[in-house]
Amino acid sequence: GPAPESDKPAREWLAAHDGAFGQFIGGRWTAVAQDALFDVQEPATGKPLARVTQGSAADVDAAVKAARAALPAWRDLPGHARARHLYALARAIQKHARLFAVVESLDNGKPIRETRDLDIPLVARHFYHHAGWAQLLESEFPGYEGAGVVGQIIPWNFPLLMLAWKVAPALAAGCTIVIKPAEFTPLTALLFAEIAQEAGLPAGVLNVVTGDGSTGAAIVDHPDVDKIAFTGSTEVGRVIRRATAGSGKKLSLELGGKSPFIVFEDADLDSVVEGVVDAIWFNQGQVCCAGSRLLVQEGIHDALIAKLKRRMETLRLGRPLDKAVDMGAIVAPVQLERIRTLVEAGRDEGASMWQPSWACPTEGCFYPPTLFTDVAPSSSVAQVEIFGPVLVAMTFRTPSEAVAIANNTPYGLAASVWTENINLALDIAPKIKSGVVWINATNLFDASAGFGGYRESGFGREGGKEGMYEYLKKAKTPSTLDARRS
Ligand code: TXE
Repeated sequence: GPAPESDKPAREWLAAHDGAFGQFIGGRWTAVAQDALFDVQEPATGKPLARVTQGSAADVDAAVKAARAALPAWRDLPGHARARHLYALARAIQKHARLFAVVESLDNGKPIRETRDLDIPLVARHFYHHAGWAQLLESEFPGYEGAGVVGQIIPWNFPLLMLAWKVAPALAAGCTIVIKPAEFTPLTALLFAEIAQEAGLPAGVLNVVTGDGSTGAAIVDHPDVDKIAFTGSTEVGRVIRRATAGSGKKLSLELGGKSPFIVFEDADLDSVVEGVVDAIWFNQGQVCCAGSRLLVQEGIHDALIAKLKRRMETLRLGRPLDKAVDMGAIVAPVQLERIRTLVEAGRDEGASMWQPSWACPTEGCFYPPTLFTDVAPSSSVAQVEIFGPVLVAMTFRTPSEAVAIANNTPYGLAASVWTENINLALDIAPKIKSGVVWINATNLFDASAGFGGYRESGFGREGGKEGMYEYLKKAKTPSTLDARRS
């Protein structure tokens, strides 16, 4: 096969920082406090990659102050001037695409093919798209202005892409930002801060504070933050909702899912199989909208499962920088353990588990693609978000039964429907309670389409015009606006 992607530029970037990072606040790195550092590991090897700072409440306060200080000038720039900054960021992402892709693959464990061909191009696309909204702000959102200083807390499954989903609309709307990447995967956010600075983003507009959940909680609780945007677990989403209740802070939550992948008997099974691969084995299944529940119409169940097992035998799993792999590593040992525990529970409940015959590496955080059949819709594997490469298959007889099973979880993030009968697809789609329903497709994302959930999958939308409202508020009165602008 081809030589693996070189990690040299990434290692050089880390070495330039002596492998240890302070916080990025007010356009500068804070001094590295040796006693506040924690290790960031490479999931594929378990080896330390770098050390970053556990953010304190004082770090968060300094970042919020920097964001507050930068707010008036940034908010009052004409939209077209903010657009120039967003275009510059998009170009900077493209210029450093390879470096971003490698750092992301090392830090998260996902295959370089994905970071190179999906994550990083989607990030650039997101900034280009939102440059447009910056220009259109005055004409498309009359009477609105930026929400102010925003606190953004993001997960580890798409570290840079989730940063882009949050940072691009906030910048377009005229907000200034304190963002906290997940503790497992802080590196591309730090690289982004540095590159944004080089690309001319004014100091204090974007501040990055690293740390764990307690650092996130300090952002949520900070009285001078006007809006919180969170993507992560439903449990933490609930905590944040309680913490912000009555505070006057705007809030958007993008939480978990257990999305149905519904296959009718007239579907094209070859496309279905490739769709399933994309739905549940893309990013090792660590995708909030992963098609983790396969609902198959009875008559084609055995044929589809047989085809799927053959395809699973051909999936290639290995080191993320190997350009030929389909699946990389699970992000961290704690997540691997979580997957193992949930799979064990599924076996205990009587479902049949199947894995391909090839050997999964025992060093590093790897877990093989896994298929459960004979699954009861009420069992834990059918209900709990596993957030790993584990697919559970169930059968249905009629379209209405498919809808009932599809809606039988507390979540409502995404769904996909596979059939050659467009009338059937269009009849089913609106009956499924989820933010997005894909037809004969899955995991399609575009910066122009609002993404988000219902029920325990959260609220608020990211992307497109809908997503802009999350970062806007009604301007007070025309007269105060005029006074400020003059
Ligand atoms: O998530 P957390 P974890 C789900 C998925 C996964 C499970 C656990 O099922 O197995 O959650 O993952 C920050 N106040 N998803 O534990 O803790 C934290 O530091 C403020 C689905 O990693 O929710 C990180 O930056 N912030 C999800 C971010 O929240 C807090 C993606 C997410 O971590 C905090 C990730 C607190 N009290 C996990 N506690 C998706 N929707 O895609 C933690 N954080």
